[in-house]
Amino acid sequence: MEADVPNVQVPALAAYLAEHRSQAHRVLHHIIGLGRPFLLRSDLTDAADYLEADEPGLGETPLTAMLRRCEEAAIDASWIYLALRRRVARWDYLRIHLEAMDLQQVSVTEYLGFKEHLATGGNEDPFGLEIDLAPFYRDQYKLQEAESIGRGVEFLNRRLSSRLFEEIGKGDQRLLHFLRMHSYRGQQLMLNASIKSVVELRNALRQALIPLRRRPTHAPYADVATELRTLGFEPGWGADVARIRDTMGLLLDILEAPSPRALEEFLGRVPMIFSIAILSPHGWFGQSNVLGRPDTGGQVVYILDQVRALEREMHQRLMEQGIDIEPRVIVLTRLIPEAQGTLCNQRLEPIAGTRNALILRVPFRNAAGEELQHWVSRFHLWPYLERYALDAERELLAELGGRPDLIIGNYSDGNLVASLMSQRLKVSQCNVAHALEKTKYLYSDLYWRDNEDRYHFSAQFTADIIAMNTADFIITSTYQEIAGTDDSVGQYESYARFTMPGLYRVVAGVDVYDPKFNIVSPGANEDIYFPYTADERRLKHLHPEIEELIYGGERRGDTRGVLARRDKPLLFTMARLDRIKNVTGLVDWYGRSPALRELADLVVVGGHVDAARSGDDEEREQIGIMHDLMSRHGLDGQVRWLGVHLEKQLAGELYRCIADRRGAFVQPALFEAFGLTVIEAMSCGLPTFATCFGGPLEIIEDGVSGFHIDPNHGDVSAETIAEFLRQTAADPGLWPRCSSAALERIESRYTWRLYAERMMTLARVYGFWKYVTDLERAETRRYLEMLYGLQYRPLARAMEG
Ligand code: UDP
Ligand code: LCN
Repeated sequence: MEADVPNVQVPALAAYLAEHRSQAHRVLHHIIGLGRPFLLRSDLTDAADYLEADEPGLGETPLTAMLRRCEEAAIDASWIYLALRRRVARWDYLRIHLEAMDLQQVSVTEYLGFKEHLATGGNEDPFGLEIDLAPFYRDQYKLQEAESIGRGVEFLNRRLSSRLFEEIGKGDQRLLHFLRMHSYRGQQLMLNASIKSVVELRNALRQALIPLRRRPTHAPYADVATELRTLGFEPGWGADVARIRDTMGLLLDILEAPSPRALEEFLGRVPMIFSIAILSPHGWFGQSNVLGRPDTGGQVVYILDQVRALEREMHQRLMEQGIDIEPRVIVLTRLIPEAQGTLCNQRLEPIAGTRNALILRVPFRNAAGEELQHWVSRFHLWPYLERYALDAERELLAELGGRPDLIIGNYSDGNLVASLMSQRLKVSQCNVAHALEKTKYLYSDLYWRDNEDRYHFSAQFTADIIAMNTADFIITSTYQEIAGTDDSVGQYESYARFTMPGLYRVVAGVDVYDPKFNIVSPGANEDIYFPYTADERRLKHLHPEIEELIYGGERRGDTRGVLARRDKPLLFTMARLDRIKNVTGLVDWYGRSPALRELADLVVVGGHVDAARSGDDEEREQIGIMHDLMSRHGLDGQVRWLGVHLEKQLAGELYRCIADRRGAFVQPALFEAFGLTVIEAMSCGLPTFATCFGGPLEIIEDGVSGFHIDPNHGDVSAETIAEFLRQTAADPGLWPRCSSAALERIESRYTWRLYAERMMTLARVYGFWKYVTDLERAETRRYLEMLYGLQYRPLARAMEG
């Protein structure tokens, strides 16, 4: 796939190896001496640093410089194979013969084959399945520049509009057909059949504009409806004369000389989206008492806020276009009969803060058709999804009285169900990943068998590949979620090539240069996460409860530690107690740092203090570690650990109360796909220290709107926080400056209003291009169907036993 990209490094490196054999030997033998068949980027960088310390200059030879850019090395007695990531999403595979110092470029197939050879101890399968979507890629639909990744819709508009309109000039009817296909419940919208060609359309627009210009701008659509209909125009152009004129003017401009911007604006007005189905099958999905339960975190918060924002935006756009229809949004999730005091056993639940959006719950059924009573972890639900897709589809159609206009999937399971449903219903599919598992677990692909019973990554990664490729467009919260950074691989990028020995090898799974990727970042609910300075809005009635949470005694087995020093600022963290969230890491750094312990106390909201209350293996493990650390470092007077799940209002006010005390929020995750708590804290004006791995790297500008911390270097991170606290004590202006910068950052980038506007435009534009071009191809769909039928299905079925 990358063969067209010339690799400039190879000849220079080959020359170096030939000329400096003994030096190269020393470098490579040091690496072999580490004694491991697979080395990661951090191992290679450490090795280069070690060599540099040993002999200055050795760390920066062409060989070591190249090793620093390798994501992985695979080594046997004769060869070292290297995966070189030259820059964002551009990879080369090389091998060096350890005696001959001979350097060769190898194909991705050979590279992955070598890994399989090592991982299976020589038992690799020479005829194993190789998944390759590259033959379906088409260059004209690919971005060229890494900087453009995540702005797919802009690219499509630029690339396709001039071509389409050239063809229209030659009599092409596609635009006309597109404008004629809109209707709602039997009511024709936009154009009726009396306009038969683009020439007629142009004439009709000109004709319509003459009387429209004479009318008062605020005259309602009803005043001109009859006149417009006789010319061929149906409702949908605008609610009043001004808007109708504007929309018609836009279309005339486009027909004259299309600009991508005008096209986007025009399509943004076409009434195409009346109802949306959002899929989030797995977790406890509800509006209260669910956060903090296993598998139920930011995704639920995200979707509920998304629903409110989308409904508002849909409503506004329809009103502006003069269409008096109530938009519908339905979140499809699982009905869990044993609901443990939540509403997850209720079929329908109206979503608060919306006009008529609903949660619609449909149970999982087993092969015998019986409803599953209990929650099923996201790692074990694969056998139920196909039946769920059919049941959910039936209930959705009944509830809406027809098909939705857009299906949005969430996470691996929701995206797979979205794929099945949108293929069947012929509706546009949008995916949101949130946080996929592949990059969270080391060697989740290569050594998949070791964890198969616990995680079932075989089914999950197969589902991911299928869903990524069936989606019409994919929304990500950050750039690096797609393509990583100079130094780290993106979540999606990691699906481009990988191997699961004994299952299959992927040589082209997804292409991050595909224009289906768009960055649309979420926000934090502004009614809940508002600045601590907004005195009149503060929830003062919650202050006694917050006081008790922070400074109260140990209660009912759900807290540990009592804070004694009321004069100290507070550091605050709140997360599910998953290993990846690294809350235990933070407690450990804090415990080890006398400076930090002297400067501030730490408040932790997460998990349960009593392990017996937890129903999740990983969480119980983390609870054990928390207790160990509290005891080992003697933290009971300085760390307040609350094993409670805070309702949003309380959480919002808590962030602000921490800000009142000139504290800070800390998000120490080993990796965080986005990090809603980070934007929540910042929206409250709380200075934030957050992991440099994942979303926060992009959300925060280090040293300006917050700080990055490296979870792998806890001592340095502890010192970064300590230094900030020292400086704020010395310079009273520093804390407010940091707080304001955080607020500005959020305002400019992370709001649900911006999100909804963008999302609604994307849905229309992708719908348009799908209709008028050959973006969707039958051969890709057929290949994916085979993958589903022959690979995914047997894996899922085998799990059911
Ligand atoms: N949350 C909450 N109360 C709690 C714990 C968490 O309201 O007791 C919310 C938190 O405010 C955030 C979400 O749960 O909105 C967690 O999202 P995030 O993106 O930080 O992490 P995730 O859990 O999705 O990995
Ligand atoms: C899941 C996660 O782990 C977080 O990083 C995100 O913020 C959340 O979903 C919402 O997308």
